[in-house]
Amino acid sequence: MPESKRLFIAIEIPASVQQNIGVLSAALRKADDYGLSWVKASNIHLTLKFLGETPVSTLEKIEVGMANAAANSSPFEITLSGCGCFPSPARPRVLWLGMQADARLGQLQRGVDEALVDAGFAREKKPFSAHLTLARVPDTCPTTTSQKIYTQLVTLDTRHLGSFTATEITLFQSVLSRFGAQYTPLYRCRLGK
Ligand code: 3AM
Repeated sequence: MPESKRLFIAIEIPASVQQNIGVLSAALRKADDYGLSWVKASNIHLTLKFLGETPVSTLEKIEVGMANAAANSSPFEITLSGCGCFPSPARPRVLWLGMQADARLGQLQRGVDEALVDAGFAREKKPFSAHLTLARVPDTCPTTTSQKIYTQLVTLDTRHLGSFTATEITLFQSVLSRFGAQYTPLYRCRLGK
């Protein structure tokens, strides 16, 4: 079998902003008497495209696609604000923080998606919904419990979490284990020509 890696492309979040998110996340965790799967602050990132298990022979094409998409963009500001859950407040499965950014964020995500078609990746079918995952709800968790934690999340003030300039996109390898996910940057590409 050819060697493969589990990959995704993301915008990294500065450590200072991750720390702010960590403080909010820790406050929310106190309301979690079930044990949701909380994302470690240092693992929080903005996913642009999940590639999944990918043969290492495809890495070069992915890097070319990323370079093309990044060259067609330019650095832009992202301000964290708001929160939400997928798929709906009636059945929260993923709790997340939102953000504000100009049209370049959506353009960059579409550019990455399009640039990877040549590398053999299908275009995303669902519209992009920019978010930072805070926690995932295990299948076994009662809906009333996840609703309760989501209700706590919406009461928190998310306006102080911070802003940063997105200057690059990163190809990450994700290794899953019972100790949690470990993300390793494999390739970074600066936005702009
Ligand atoms: O940062 P978020 O949570 O948006 O949810 C996973 C995470 O994105 C997502 O890829 C990112 C890094 O793990 N992910 C994991 N498995 C996935 C799948 N099968 C997936 N996205 C789509 N399909």
